[in-house]
Amino acid sequence: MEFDKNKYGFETLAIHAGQSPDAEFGAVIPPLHLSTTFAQTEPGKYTKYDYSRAGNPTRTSYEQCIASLEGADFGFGFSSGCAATSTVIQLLKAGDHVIANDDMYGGTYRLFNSVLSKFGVEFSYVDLTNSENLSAALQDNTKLVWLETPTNPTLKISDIKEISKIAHQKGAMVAVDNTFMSPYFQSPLALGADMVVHSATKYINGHSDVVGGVIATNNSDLAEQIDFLVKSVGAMSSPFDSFLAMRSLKTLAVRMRAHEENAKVVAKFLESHANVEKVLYPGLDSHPQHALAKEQMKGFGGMITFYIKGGLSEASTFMQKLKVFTLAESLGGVESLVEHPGIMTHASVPKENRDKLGITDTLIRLSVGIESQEDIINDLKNALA
Ligand code: P1T
Repeated sequence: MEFDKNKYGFETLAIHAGQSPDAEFGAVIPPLHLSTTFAQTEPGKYTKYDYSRAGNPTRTSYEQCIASLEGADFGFGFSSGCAATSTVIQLLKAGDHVIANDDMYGGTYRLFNSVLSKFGVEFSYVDLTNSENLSAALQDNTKLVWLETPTNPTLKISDIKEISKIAHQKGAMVAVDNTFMSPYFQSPLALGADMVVHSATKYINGHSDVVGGVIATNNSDLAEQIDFLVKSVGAMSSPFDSFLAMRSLKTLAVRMRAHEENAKVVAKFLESHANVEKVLYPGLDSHPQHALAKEQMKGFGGMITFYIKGGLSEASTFMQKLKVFTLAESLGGVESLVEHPGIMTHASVPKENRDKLGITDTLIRLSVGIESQEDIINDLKNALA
């Protein structure tokens, strides 16, 4: 039984899309197909799959499910968020130009600046919270706008609808990295983007035990090219990772609601604390793009960044004193994490850029988990004291 994405709600699709009971035994949970290869009845004649790099039944189930959650006709599972990002750039050729956020995940910056630029694709980094900056940066050879919103780590928000309109007028595509919001809180394709990308390592998988990535699109030409890249490059999601991520999607909605419920309370608590300089959370009235956040997102998510009073030593002491929060890179898992972007996730961004973006010694990033709210607040209270 197919579940039409236009006829069912998010929670229903997360549990059923791409996951009909299997035909042979009626297994309610689709089996995990680890097989790398599939029998052919005569050379070149097979049912649906020939080799698992090109396609695998478990991966297909996962891809159909994630596509439906993004309101997309086509979905692709990758071995990491960086593999998905890399594939988007592989749609381009030498001499093409990409405009990306100035603030974004440090690993994406490193991938663009130190790896993919070697193959002749040019990258410009601009502040896309102001769409006039996009108009000014567009060139005749601009083929793609890479938009991370909210950004990692300073949670800047860009207007997806406006950016898409401007980019499309110039014939450039728009890819949105939707990692921080997950498909539950933000639907970039509905706002005009051509592709949506995720690090599935974060909220999509949500349990910090899979590294994965996703691309979803409604454009059949792009889907055909991405499918070709998956088959040719081999950066696809493994069957087991696909199985785990699909299992996790079933609870994405409840997890996202719980993350946000806790994050809202944490943001308010931090904002009122004497040892906190400034809090960045899209759900706070004080956030510079709070109005846009309310308009384009269905919620504000579980990521909070803040500046602690003092210097690196105070920031470091705070992070080491936490107990419910684990000091570690990554985000979006059920457990709370804390990290220092300047030293950890954004160390590959040049210091000069970090300073300009406000990624300073006192900037701390929280991924608020879904533990008991009281324990989370008490943990922060103790560490800030
Ligand atoms: O780690 P990987 O699955 O390859 O995803 C890369 C990536 C892409 N986009 C965003 C917005 C991300 O945050 C990430 C990964 N980020 C971290 C590991 C981090 O701690 O910020």
